[in-house]
Amino acid sequence: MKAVKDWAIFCRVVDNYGDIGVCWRLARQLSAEFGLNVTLWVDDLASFARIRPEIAPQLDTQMLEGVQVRHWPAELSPSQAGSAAAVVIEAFACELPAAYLAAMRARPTPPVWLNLEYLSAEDWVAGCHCLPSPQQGMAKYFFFPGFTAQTGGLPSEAQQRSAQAAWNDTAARRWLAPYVGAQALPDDALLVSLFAYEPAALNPWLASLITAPQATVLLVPEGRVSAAIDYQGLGLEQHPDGVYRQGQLWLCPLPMLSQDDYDRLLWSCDVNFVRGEDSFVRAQWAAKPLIWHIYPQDEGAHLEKLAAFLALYLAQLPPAARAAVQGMMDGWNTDGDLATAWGAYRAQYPTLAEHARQWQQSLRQLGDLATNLVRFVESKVK
Ligand code: TRH
Repeated sequence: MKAVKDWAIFCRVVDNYGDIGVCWRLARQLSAEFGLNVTLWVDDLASFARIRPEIAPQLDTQMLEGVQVRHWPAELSPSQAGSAAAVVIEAFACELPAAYLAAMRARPTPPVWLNLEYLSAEDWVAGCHCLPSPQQGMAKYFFFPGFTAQTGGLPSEAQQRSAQAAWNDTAARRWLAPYVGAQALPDDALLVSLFAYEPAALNPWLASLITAPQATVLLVPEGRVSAAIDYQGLGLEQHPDGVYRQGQLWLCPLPMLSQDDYDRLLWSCDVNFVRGEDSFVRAQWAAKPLIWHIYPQDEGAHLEKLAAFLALYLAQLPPAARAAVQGMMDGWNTDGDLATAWGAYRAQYPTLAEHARQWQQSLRQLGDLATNLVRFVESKVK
């Protein structure tokens, strides 16, 4: 990398954990794999601490894995802003603070300024990726993650790739043991992780798992979806080992995990229910079948995004498997009948598992987002 060693990333936590989840992974990868001096500015350190318990929410400045983490206060003063970095990433159009913009303008050469966009599989993304927009007398470039070679690709760190490659059934069983209770798991059990908002179809689907022909072991980290489960209505009672067992359903509560442990959960399960952006990407790298609860947007805009993703994701599947995935994704996102859809999905499981492996391999061909980003920045530095 030429003379652009100092990078700054600004992250505003809109809600939940995806904004900081994506920014943190990018910051630590830029530091670990490219030797960059990265400062990550975060407005909500308490949310950060939920996925990285080492973070002390009360500190203005701290180091984590080689990244300088700074609290981004509501009013950033010029002295807090200091001098601007050579590369400035504004995550998800979070709008940089005025004092930092002034510091950027005061540099002898303007920084390379990028807006890291949200992930979408829609066609228009390719046409907008890397486009500049003149702002504040500087150029701001729009950098889009995505699923095709005309986009920035998806985030993937060497550290996670090698940890995942070393993961196997024995490691998974050992890792899951504290959560699945004292009884041996049924032989036909499908291990399913559950991370979602509050899908309307949730409780009827759980009811159908209780009476299903095969067992489901559902691993549920604490959060919005665990709070939406109607334990009483479903007749779910907790056993002394912590597991709720009823009919064919084993429901295993997990604490909220660190982000690295959450990755391990995804690698260990047969199917992952994920949401938002970061867990959705990680489930694809986990190379396991996934059900995506897309972040709901006004006027159903998210359903177009879901359709765009499914058009790509399902393109290579035979019709019955395609219909099974479509049925689950539609039902999960729009309150459909999941009892029937889940039966069809389970029947297609071997095909879906193979497809998830192939999909992961095809994504690998795109390179990873951080590498593509660094190359783009290099091309902009005279
Ligand atoms: O939390 P999300 O819904 O995040 C977001 C935000 O809502 C954001 O504003 C929105 O724009 C975006 O979605 C689309 O879902 P996501 O993106 O999957 O982020 C969750 C993060 O939390 C991810 O990094 C994994 C992590 N996580 C843990 O660290 N531990 C856990 O136990 C779980 C379940 C998740």
